[in-house]
Amino acid sequence: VRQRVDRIFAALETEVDAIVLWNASSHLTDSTFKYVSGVTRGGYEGCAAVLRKGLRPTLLVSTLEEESAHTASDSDVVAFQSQPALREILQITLASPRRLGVNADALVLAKANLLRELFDGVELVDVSAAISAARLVKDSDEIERVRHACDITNEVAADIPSMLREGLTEVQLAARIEQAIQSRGGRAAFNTIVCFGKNGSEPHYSPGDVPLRRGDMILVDFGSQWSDYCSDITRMYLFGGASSEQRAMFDVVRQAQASALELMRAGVAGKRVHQRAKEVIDATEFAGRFIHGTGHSIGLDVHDGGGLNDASEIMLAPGMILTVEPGVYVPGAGGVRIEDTVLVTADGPEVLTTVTKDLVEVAV
Ligand SMILES: [Mn+2]
Repeated sequence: VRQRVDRIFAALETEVDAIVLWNASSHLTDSTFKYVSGVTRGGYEGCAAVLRKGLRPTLLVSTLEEESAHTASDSDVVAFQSQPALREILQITLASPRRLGVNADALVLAKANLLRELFDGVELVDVSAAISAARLVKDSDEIERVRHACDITNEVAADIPSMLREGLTEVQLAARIEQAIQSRGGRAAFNTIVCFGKNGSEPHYSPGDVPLRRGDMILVDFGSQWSDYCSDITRMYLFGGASSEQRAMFDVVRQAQASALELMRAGVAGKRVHQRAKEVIDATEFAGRFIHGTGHSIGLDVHDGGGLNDASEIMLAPGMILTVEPGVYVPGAGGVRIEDTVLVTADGPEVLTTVTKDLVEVAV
C-alpha cells in the first residue's frame, strides 16, 4: 500500500509540497482516501489525508471512525473531534505550504475554499491525472479484492434464472439480486439495472413496476462491491424461447464482445478496443445502435477513471481492470448488452466474470 503514494508522486507533472485529500459528506468522499491508506472499514465523511513524497500518509479522521482507521497499513492516524479541530491539525501538519496538490475530480469547492483560507497565498494544483494514472494499474491486493467481488457476481448471475416468475416486476428482481449479493457478504456496487422487453433500449434504465411477461428478453446489469472493490457484469436472459429477431440482436453483440475481448492485451490502445466492437456492430443491420463507450476502468469506484472509447488515451498494461460491454439499443423494441470485468495480464485478457454469457432461455 505504501507504494501507492509513491506511484502518485511519480506520476506528478508539477512539484507540490503535499497532496491533501479532503472528503465532504457521505456521497462526496474521495475513494483515493481508501486507496492510499488501505483501510478496510469506515466511510470517512469529512476526513482528510495528507500525502507527502517518501513519507507515510497522515490520516486525519473523526473520532467516530478512529478504530476503523487503525486498519490502515503504514499510515499515521490523527483523530479530531470537530471540523475546527481538523483545520487546526491541518495547519500544524502542513505548516505554510506554497503549493498543495488536490484531486479536482473529487474535492468539493467548499473544501478548496477552506484550504485557501487556511493557507494564505497557497496555490492549489490539480493532481487528479496523477491519481488516476496510479489507480489505473492495480496491485495484487486490489486484484484479489476485485476477483472476490466478481466471484460474488458470478454466483448471483447463475442464480438469476431460478428467480424468474411470470408477473415478477423489474424492481422486485433488482431487490432479489441485491439481497443475493448481500447474503454473500457483498453489497450492490451501484443501483441494479433490470430491463424487461423493450425497456432494454435505454442503457441506464431505472427498473420500474413492470411485470415479467412470456417472451420478454431480460437485461440485468449489476455489480457487487466487496471490501470496497467493485465488479460489473451484464447478462441476458429470455423468459421463454427467443424469437429470431431477439436471437439476431443477441448474436451481434456476442460477436462484438468476443472481438473486443481478443484485443484486451498489453500494448493495445483503449481506443482500438472500442473501434473493434463498433466495427462489428456497424457492419450489421444494427449499425449506429451502439451508443456508448465499450468499457471503463473499475476498482474502488465503478467508474475508476479512464475507459475504452473514442477519446481514450489509455494504453493497456498488465494490472489494469476494465469492463468490456458493447450493446445495441433499438427504441421501442429493446436492447442487448454483454459485459465482463476483465483483468489485463502479461499473457492476455483474464475474464473475471466467468459465469456463462449465453442467452439463457428459461422454460415457462
Ligand atoms: Mn459497466
